[in-house]
Amino acid sequence: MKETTNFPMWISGNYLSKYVKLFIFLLLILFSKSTFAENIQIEINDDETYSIEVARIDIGDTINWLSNGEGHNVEFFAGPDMTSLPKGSEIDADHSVMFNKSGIYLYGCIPHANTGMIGLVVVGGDLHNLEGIKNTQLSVVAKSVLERLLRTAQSN
Ligand SMILES: [Cu+2]
Repeated sequence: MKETTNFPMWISGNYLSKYVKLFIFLLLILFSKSTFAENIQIEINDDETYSIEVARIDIGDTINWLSNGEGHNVEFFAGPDMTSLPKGSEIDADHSVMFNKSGIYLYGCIPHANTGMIGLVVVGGDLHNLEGIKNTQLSVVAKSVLERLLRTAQSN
């Protein structure tokens, strides 16, 4: 009978390094932001604001808007694909949208968009449709809020 080693196979160098590599690989998967889709919560507040004015997310992430007040909703005004904007919500309803196309999305509250209740979602760090967003028809007040949000979106 052939005597090889006193140690069990798994503890020998080659096997151990394989397990270490596998372990590191699994850790990378666990901590990689892009591997698992995230859920981001945005509260719709009674002071006519969305709790996150400029949400930066990855493709495949979902935003959950939570109705936290009365008389508000979420309606999409512009996005990277103007022929298929995400669905809007009913007044006072919670709302969820999964974003599968990169670019900037502009949304707002139908009753209060004119007074500046708007928000941006930037998917995949992609600002290619910036001009389209800028050209969205809005009230003067909303336009100035949008300019501020776009400055935030463009910073770092
Ligand atoms: Cu509102």
